[in-house]
Order: sequence, then C-alpha cells, then structure tokens
Amino acid sequence: MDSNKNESSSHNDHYTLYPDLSQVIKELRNAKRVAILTGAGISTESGIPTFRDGLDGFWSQFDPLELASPQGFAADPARVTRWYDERRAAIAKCQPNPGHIALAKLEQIVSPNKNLFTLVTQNIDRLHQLAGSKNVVELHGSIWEWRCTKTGKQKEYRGGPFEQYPPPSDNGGILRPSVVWFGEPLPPDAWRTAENACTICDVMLSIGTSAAVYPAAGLIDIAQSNGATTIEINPEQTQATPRIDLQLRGAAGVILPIVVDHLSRS
Ligand code: BV8
Repeated sequence: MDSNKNESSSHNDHYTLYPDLSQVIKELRNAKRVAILTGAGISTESGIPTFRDGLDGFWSQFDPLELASPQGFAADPARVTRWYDERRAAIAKCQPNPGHIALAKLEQIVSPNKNLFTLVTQNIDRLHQLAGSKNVVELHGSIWEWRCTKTGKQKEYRGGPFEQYPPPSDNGGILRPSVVWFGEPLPPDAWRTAENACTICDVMLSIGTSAAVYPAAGLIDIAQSNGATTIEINPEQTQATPRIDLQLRGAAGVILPIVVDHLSRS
C-alpha cells in the first residue's frame, strides 16, 4: 500500500478511535476564541507525576494539606520547602512532551499573535512556555519562583538545590515557593484573565485535569454557561465528564498531535 493510502487509512483510524474527533475538528475550525485548561495530566508524559493518579500521584504519598497549605508550611517550613525543592530539581530534568508542543502549534493555527487563544494552566512546571506557548495564565503559580515570607520579594531560582531548609532570604526572612496552596487565594490578575477568557470563548478544551480543584475546575462551567462547546482530553473520566460536550479519551501527548495534524490539513 503506498504511503498516501497508508496515511489516509491511519487518518480514518483516528475517526474510529475517537468518535468525537470530527466534531472537535469542526468546532475548532469555526472557533474565533479558544480557551484551554490544563492540569498535571499534560505533564505526565514529560515524567512529572500527577496528584491523584493511582499510586504515582503525589497525594497518594503525602497529605496535600500537610505539604501544600499555609498551615503545613507554618508547622514545618523545612519539610515543605525541601519537598518543593526536590520537585523543582525533578522538574528541571523534564522537557515538554508532544502534548505541550501540539498546544503551542494550536495557538499559532487558531490565532497567531492575536491572543484569541488563552492557555490557562494549573501546573507550576512552566513546560507550556518552554514548548513555545505564548498566552499562558498560571492559576497556581510557578515552582521556579520563590518569595521572601517577610517582604514578599520574589525571584526566579533555576539553580541547584538550596543549601539549607527553609532557605534563608537575603534579608533575614525565609523563602517559600510562589505557588498557590490550599486555602490560599489565586493571583487576582490570573483568575480575572482566565475567567474572562472562558466567558467569551467559543470552544474550551479541558486537558489532563481531574477537575477536582476549585475555583480552576469551575472554569469549565463558566465556559459552558456562556455557550461554549466543551471538550475533554483525558484517558479517564473526571468529575467534569458528565458536564462536558465532547470527549477524546486518551493521552494528551497522543491525541493533541492528531488534532493539530487534522486541523492543519485543509
Ligand atoms: C481557594 C499548587 C479560597 C501547589 C495546588 C475545604 C477546605 C479548604 C479549601 C477547600 C475546601 N473545599 C474546597 C476548597 C477549595 C480548594 C479545593 O478545591 N480543594 C479540593 C481538593 C476540594 N481550593 C483551594 O484551596 C484554592 N484556593 O479556594 O481559596 C480563598 C479565597 C479568598 C481568600 C482566601 C482563600 C487553591 C487551590 C490550589 C491548590 N494548589 N497546587 C502544588 O502544585 O503543590 S492544587 C493541585 O491540584 C495542582 O495545582 C493541580 O493542578 C491541581 C488539580 O489537579 P490536576 O492538575 O487535575 O491533577 P490530578 O492529578 O488531580 O489529575 C490529573 C488528571 O490527568 C487525571 O484526570 C488523569 O486521568 C489525567 N491524565 C493522566 N495522564 C494523562 C492525563 N491526561 C491527559 N494525558 C495524559 N497522558
């Protein structure tokens, strides 16, 4: 079979594998504004464990309220900052995967330099930006930014592990990661931008999130109640699945390149 036949058969396979694919392509083709919500699942294929997935999820080994909360930090700042610094060192070895790269391409297809494409992420690894995504909104901060608990002065730490825990700031305080812990408010500007993007979008894709954490997961309902078509890309059902219009069941690193490939064809 020549390569064209091969290609078209694999193309047709996609439609069999993912029954909602043709509708998803149609929606994206007609969309003027697109909003994306990503969670830990899109970084799984880069080697970063998720939070709630089976045994490898973070929260299966640690109690989030102990490690990802102001109370946990106040009780044991050394333990919490060591845990985040170990995650930072692990993430430093990770690269964007085909899912991140496909989203950067999708942004260029949908709205080159017109920011009609907003990528809202709950992730703190910055792999979207490394993959080339431009219009990224970080709802839960970044593991690369640490701030002094006394002055709030924040800066990026890309070097090796801190020498002591909690790491001292340069004016007598201690450093904490600039991530949003449970019980802490989201950065107001980030939330406003995300809420607005999901209010005015025609299509919203929820990718690699269990939709368990609020207010982030509520963005799906905001999009839906404002008339957007909602699409979920996830190997499993999530808390949002019953509310979502279209499903592409599988890994983001496999499905997103297929979506971009179909979109790129006339
Ligand atoms: C707030 C940053 C108010 C740090 C995170 C009771 C008490 C206190 C609070 C609450 C409460 N009830 C509700 C709340 C609110 C709380 C909340 O939602 N709790 C949940 C657990 C019920 N929310 C908050 O506290 C938020 N703040 O409400 O403040 C306020 C207002 C004003 C003034 C003061 C206070 C703050 C929430 C942010 C918490 N920080 N992380 C860190 O990273 O350590 S949360 C953490 O969970 C991450 O950010 C993560 O992104 C987020 C969501 O998890 P997911 O990304 O969805 O990851 P998960 O593992 O769950 O799922 C992965 C998915 O991927 C799975 O579905 C899997 O199937 C899929 N997958 C796997 N492989 C792939 C894949 N998908 C695609 N491809 C693959 N290959």
